[in-house]
Amino acid sequence: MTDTYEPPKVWTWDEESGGRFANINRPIAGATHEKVLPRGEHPLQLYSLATPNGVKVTVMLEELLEMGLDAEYDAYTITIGTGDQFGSGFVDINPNSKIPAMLDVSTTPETRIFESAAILVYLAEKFGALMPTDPSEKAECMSWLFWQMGSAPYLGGGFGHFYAYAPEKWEYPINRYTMEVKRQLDVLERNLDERRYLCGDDYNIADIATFPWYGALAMGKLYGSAEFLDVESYTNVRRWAQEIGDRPAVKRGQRVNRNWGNEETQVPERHSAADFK
Ligand SMILES: N[C@@H](CCC(=O)N[C@@H](CS)C(=O)NCC(=O)O)C(=O)O
Repeated sequence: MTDTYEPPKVWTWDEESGGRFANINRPIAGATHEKVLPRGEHPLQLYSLATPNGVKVTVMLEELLEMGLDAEYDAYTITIGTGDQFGSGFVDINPNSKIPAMLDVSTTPETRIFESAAILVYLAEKFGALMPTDPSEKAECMSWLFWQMGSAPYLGGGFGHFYAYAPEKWEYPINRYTMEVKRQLDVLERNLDERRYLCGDDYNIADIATFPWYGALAMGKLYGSAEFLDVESYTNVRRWAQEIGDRPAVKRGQRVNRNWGNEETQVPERHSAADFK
């Protein structure tokens, strides 16, 4: 890393700065092009991609369906690598241009929801499932849910970016974010020493939100970092991740809006259970 960089008085955007994701990163918000989003026949329209943040919502919807609740949905793929998140229809649902985003067309007016945790809470309240109603239990669930939302950017945007994606390996940011991510894993490890799930005996939206990030990390599936982080030492997190990963709804949810990897397991668009065949 250059140690001679002196920040200018006023930052300006260098479009040639390079690095992974440089093609989609901009210092301004808003749509770049007109694009009407497709719509299916179900009340819930999901526009997403099977990244850890996207998977939270598809797992939630599949869990609700698994419970026999009428959470049928149409899921459309937003390919963020080619800028679908900057289409006008998507920006109308999420002015922050990030997946996941959802529309409930069964309400008047229609309800738009962005931010994965907001979508999980909306669905939990709409269907009366996977979130405690007792105020103390709900507070514990919200605490872990918000913990996840506040922590994951250090994992993805911090550790993952500098360990796996940055154009060079720089010791300072890798050290800084590795320290924090190992601390976060230890927070989970200690909590799960006494508990089966994050909030106790019951699986809920806090587990659904945390599994795709820290579950995947502890199982050695993120950033090729298993050995570097010594993930095998987090035995409680791995036990919890294994149990959640074995759930049929979780297996299905991870396939929805996936348009890379093993073609046989991809379900880029989902409109009914038949799409998993
Ligand atoms: N806090 C947001 C984060 C969403 C997010 O970062 N989504 C990423 C994919 S995992 C994205 O859409 N990135 C596209 C971009 O940054 O342009 C949430 O939990 O919904």
